[in-house]
Amino acid sequence: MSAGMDRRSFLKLSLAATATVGMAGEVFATTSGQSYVSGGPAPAHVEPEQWVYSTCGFCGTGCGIEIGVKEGKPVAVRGTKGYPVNDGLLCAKGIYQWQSILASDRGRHPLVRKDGKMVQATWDEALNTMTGKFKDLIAKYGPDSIACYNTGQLAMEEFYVLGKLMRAGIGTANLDGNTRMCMASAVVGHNRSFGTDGPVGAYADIEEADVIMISGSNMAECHPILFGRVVKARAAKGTKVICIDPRMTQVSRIADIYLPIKPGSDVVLLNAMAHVVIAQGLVDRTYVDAHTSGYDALVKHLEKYTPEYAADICGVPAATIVEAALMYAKAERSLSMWVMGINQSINGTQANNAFHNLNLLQGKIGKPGCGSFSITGQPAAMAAREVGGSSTYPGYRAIANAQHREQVAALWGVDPKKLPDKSPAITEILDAAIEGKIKALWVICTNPLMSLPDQNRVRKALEKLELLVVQDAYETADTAQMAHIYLPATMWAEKSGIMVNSERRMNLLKPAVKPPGETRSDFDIIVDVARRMGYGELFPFKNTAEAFEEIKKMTKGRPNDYTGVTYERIEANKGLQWPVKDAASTGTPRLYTDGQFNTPDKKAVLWAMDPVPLPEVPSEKHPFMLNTGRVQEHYHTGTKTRKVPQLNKLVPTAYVELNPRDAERLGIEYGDQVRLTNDRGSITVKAVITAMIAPGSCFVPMHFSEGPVNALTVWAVDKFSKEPNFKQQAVQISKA
Ligand SMILES: Nc1nc2c(c(=O)[nH]1)N[C@H]1C(S)=C(S)[C@@H](COP(=O)(O)OP(=O)(O)OC[C@H]3O[C@@H](n4cnc5c(=O)[nH]c(N)nc54)[C@H](O)[C@@H]3O)O[C@H]1N2
Ligand SMILES: Nc1nc2c(c(=O)[nH]1)N[C@H]1C(S)=C(S)[C@@H](COP(=O)(O)OP(=O)(O)OC[C@H]3O[C@@H](n4cnc5c(=O)[nH]c(N)nc54)[C@H](O)[C@@H]3O)O[C@H]1N2
Ligand code: SF4
Ligand SMILES: [Mo]
Repeated sequence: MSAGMDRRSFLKLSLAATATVGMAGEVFATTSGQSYVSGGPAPAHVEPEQWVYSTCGFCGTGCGIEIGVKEGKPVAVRGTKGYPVNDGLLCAKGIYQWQSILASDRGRHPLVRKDGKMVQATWDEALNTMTGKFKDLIAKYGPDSIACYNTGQLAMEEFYVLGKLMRAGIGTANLDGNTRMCMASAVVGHNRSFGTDGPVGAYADIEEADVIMISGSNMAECHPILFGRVVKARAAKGTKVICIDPRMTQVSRIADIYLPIKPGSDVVLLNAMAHVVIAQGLVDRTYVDAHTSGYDALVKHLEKYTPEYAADICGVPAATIVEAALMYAKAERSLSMWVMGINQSINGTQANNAFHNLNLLQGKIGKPGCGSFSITGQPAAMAAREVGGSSTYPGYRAIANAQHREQVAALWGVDPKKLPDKSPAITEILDAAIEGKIKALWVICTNPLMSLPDQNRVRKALEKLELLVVQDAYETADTAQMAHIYLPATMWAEKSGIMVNSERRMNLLKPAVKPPGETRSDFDIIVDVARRMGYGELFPFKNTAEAFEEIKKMTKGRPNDYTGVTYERIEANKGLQWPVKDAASTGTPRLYTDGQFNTPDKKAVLWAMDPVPLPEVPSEKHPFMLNTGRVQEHYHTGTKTRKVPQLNKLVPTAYVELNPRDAERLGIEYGDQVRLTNDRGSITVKAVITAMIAPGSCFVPMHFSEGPVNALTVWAVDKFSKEPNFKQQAVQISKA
């Protein structure tokens, strides 16, 4: 990043330049200055021999893509024309993603640590070493000595076989996913308000809404195609936008009302908005009486949440809170959308419930242009939730529900007593590893050394393990470098399976290109491990399509019923939104359209809630509030996007955003190296000075191992969802 140049102007220029040099795709600049690129012929002067139908491997938007292939290699990606999510458009990450497949550090062979060094091994040697150790540990310490930590980026069928292996095979409770870092608060929020998990609405609600309230979501950078739809709706029909975020973003720039609230004060703000709705007589009593429970208690509880009371806590004027509440409530169709600024909080679950409260009070659930829309992060995080990839059993069955476990055991043909009734979070799993209770950890498609809070604590836990197996696409991934056994996995364009996006749309992955070396798909590796462990009879599948047939049986009659889904029907319909109850169904855009929820009395629950205090606030010693998150050009721990030259050139290294006032006071100039410190760790990164961040706050993206922000983040979780509080911690800042 060149000093003095705004990254966004730089991004715009560079994308335009790349587009004219590299591809014939159009570049659109939206009113916000946000750029995104349409699909076009291949860059790199190579014409593909064919285009293969697929799904973007990055974010929960779930864009339809086509992979351009020549001689078995990817040479381009373009957006699928007519695909309901993105209609041919892609963001910068999407368009360049084929290059991450070709990176030179793709693992090609299994590696096993010998005398401290990783050496090439055969699959037999690597998997026999792994399963031999698993069997020894089970014999000595029981199945709970084995843990697995996975992801939201596998295919549905892979999550399914993994869950079945860990629970019905090995019988360990210790299975969790990085979805705990991400969607756990949304999942528990859905469960508490509606009875089961599952986002309610459809992206088409963006075009249908009169008002869209975007909270704790940097949609312009993290779900750019959805943001493009918001921007277009706004231009076409004057859709109003409310933005709730302590940090200015491209979303706040287009907002009609921007609420730069104090970090972590969302529950108070949303309670106050609900207070206004009640006080101004904007409640839909007919809907509330027929379809919800808890109304009287909520009304009483919200008495104290006046706009004036909230103004003090949230740091925004009472009049602005009233204005936002009325804009939202007086509109016929209003939609709430949110992501990690809400979920990754010690109050994350309650904040989710507060959105549901607000919408339920007005009967704005299951109607076009209305409702609660929790946007997902990863391309298949939904699939993990739906088929038992981590903290559920397949078909949205609950781990703690004995009846559900019996149903699953019957379908699998195993003893229900074998199925664990607990599902510890990864933070609990790692603390148990530090205590020596967990001896082996199998990490699949996630990079916890970089992405979990408190990196030093995580490193300590990983070092304590007798066996760390890392199954990753790249052998250089941070966590892979600590492994005893490394298993090379194929990537999304090299395998088949189903992904599910934020609007419950199931879409297909097809093996478009040849995987490198001896890599194997996660599906094949997991099933092979299962067979070597002696659970082969539970895994009679030759391929993912056969596993999907079993998954369908697990979901029949459940909220996420896939009975009418086949790979062919998914492609023919350009995705299918579950439930798809029979072969005639073309999917279900919205849930709860009849006001019947999945609770025992069929009513949604209104929750009366008070937030708990933040785990950490700035002090004299650590005077800055540290916020963490993402930039458009990079993905998570950077293992994929930092290998794409066009993206890495735009944002090449770790940085911290500082307000000009703070920078001046500390004698820091744009581009200086600065040190961020607290009691957990310290990082040195470049200073980017921008008024987008409030005085007293700072923001560091999570993508850079040379400035790993999780060295500083706090080990504190929401008590309902166990999701970490990634967005607020205290640090000291000085010139390095
Ligand atoms: N480019 C890119 N896109 C991605 C990803 C990526 O890594 N890179 N990852 C994908 C994944 S897995 C996810 S989960 C999503 C994440 O998507 P987002 O959640 O949109 O992204 P973040 O940058 O984590 O944080 C969102 C916003 O929350 C705000 N925030 C911080 N604290 C608070 C608070 O107390 N209250 C409120 N209301 N807001 C707050 C931050 O200032 C930030 O603007 O993105 C997905 N898309
Ligand atoms: N401070 C802070 N920390 C955060 C967040 C934050 O906002 N702030 N956000 C959290 C959130 S929402 C998320 S989702 C997590 C994400 O955190 P991670 O899951 O750790 O991030 P990724 O970089 O996506 O890790 C995926 C790994 O899988 C590998 N991989 C890619 N494709 C495949 C494949 O097909 N198979 C296999 N086996 N491996 C593959 C990649 O090389 C990479 O090493 O980070 C969390 N951590
Ligand atoms: S918005 Fe998300 S799904 Fe769409 S192209 Fe970009 S990264 Fe891929
Ligand atoms: Mo995420």
